[in-house]
Amino acid sequence: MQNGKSGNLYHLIESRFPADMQARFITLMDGPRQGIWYNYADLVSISARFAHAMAALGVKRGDRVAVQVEKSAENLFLYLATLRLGAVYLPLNSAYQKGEIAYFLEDSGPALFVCRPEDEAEMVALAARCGVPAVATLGIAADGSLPDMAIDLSPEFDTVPMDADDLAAILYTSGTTGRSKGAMTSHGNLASNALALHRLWGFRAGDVLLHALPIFHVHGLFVATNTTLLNGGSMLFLSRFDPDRVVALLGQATVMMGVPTFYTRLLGHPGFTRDKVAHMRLFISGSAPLLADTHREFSERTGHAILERYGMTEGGMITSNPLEGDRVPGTVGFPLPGVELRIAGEKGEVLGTDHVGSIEFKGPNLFKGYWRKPEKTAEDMRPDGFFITGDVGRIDARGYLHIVGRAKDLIISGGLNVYPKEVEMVLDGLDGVVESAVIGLPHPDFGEAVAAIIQKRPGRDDVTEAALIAQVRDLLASFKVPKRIWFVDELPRNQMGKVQKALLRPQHQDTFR
Ligand code: MLC
Ligand code: AMP
Repeated sequence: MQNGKSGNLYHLIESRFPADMQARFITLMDGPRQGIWYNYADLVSISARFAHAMAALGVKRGDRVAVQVEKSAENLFLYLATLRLGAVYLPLNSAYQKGEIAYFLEDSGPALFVCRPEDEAEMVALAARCGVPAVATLGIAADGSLPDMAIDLSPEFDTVPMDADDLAAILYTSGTTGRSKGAMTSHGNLASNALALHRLWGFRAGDVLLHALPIFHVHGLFVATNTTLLNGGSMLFLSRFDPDRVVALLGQATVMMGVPTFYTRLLGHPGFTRDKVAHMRLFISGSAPLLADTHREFSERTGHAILERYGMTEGGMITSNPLEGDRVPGTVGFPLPGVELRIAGEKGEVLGTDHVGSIEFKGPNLFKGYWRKPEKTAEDMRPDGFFITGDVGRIDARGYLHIVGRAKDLIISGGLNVYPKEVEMVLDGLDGVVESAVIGLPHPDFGEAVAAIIQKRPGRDDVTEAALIAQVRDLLASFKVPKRIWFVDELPRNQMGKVQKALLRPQHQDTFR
């Protein structure tokens, strides 16, 4: 994948810069700096300055740069600066709590941790305990020690040549054991995916992306940003998804990417009408299942068929409905060019049309394994190199992939993954709790919501739903905190002693509906 001067993704991005470097890259559409914009020349100079600043802080090729900051343009420049330096970008959800951050820092051993200015004192202490040699800050107003340091440094930087197989990023993804694993993603993984999506989704001159996703996950960071960059294009940047703002801005945009919650919230907005989307070319959905009903309702309201695609941290985008041709509701389309996809039985044997089985893939998008966990990588790989996604599906006679379930015990809430095991480990550690069972329940807004059923110690009347939720809030990111907790005398178990969640779900199925 050597489309530029080297396999460094930045070299590819650079090779696609617009002829006029004064062309806008990003315009901030909310917050205290609303209306501020940066052009491609700014992207080059600010990322160069940040790269120099990080080098001065001791970051070298191959080092990890862990980042927990709020969404901002500078955050994207930091991502690009890390690529330019040949270091490995490691974004962390801004909702993660201290205990979660400590695990990521210890596990990944970064050379630098970039945090929010308001967290500095706390994070400097935490980083020291975790053996991280340097901490810098970056705020939403282009403030913080990193930009302060960068301002006097050179706006030119010789991007470090990299091989396509060298690491560009590590994104942590939680697992069934409750412990997160760092998915190692190479420059070649990102480049191949971005090139394929740019072509497949028909990006063209004049496209403007409305960006309302977080930029610490594959969706908002790689899919949305890298395709825009390969287009030499422009984005309207929102710090978060706000339906009022999105409705107001659709008239200036041509493409939007979102999780299903974006689309159900838009449909619930009275101002979201057909005339508002007249300028739009494409709505894309992913990260969680889009209900066929939502697809149809959206189509009736707007005349647009949402293009649903399927991906994961370990593979970027894997399949997509077509730009031209039927975008079939309830399916995630065809494998991306170069991606091999199969439905397999328990031993990896390939199953035929319409047979339900394990979704497996390989291709240039397949990650390089889990950071320092070769045994975990091996567990998820077939001997012939196919990756076992943990999703269950079937391929129909026309070749469309249908996702019908998950083999992994995973809840996807508003496009964010929550592994019940991780929440159970936290709940089980709380005073007064004997054991917990965490389940996902249908939720009209988030698709699925986290809930817990708990057996508490006898006589512990002080252990209430509110008290437990308050404690979990300090230990886990807010999206993982159960939205409801119920108590039972005893959890239902099978003969092996395993909690039978399948019996618990039906009892609470309609809680949020
Ligand atoms: C926020 N909350 C959530 C939540 N997001 N709870 C459950 N699930 C979520 N996803 C909490 C808040 O902390 C708050 O709690 C309460 O719910 C209400 O918050 P809100 O104001 O409604 O949240 P909002 O800021 O509007 O965020 C909702 C959202 C956001 C859906 C817009 O979560 C979002 O942008 N999700 C996208 C995630 C994403 O990018 N996923 C891609 C992963 S990559 P309280 O109690 O404090 O009030 C991937 C691969 C692929 O999966 O294929 O793309
Ligand atoms: P993550 O680990 O955060 O990258 O999440 C990846 C998971 O999200 C996949 O394994 C799927 O379970 C799920 N996912 C992504 N896109 C879709 C989709 N379009 N439909 C259903 N599930 C999806």
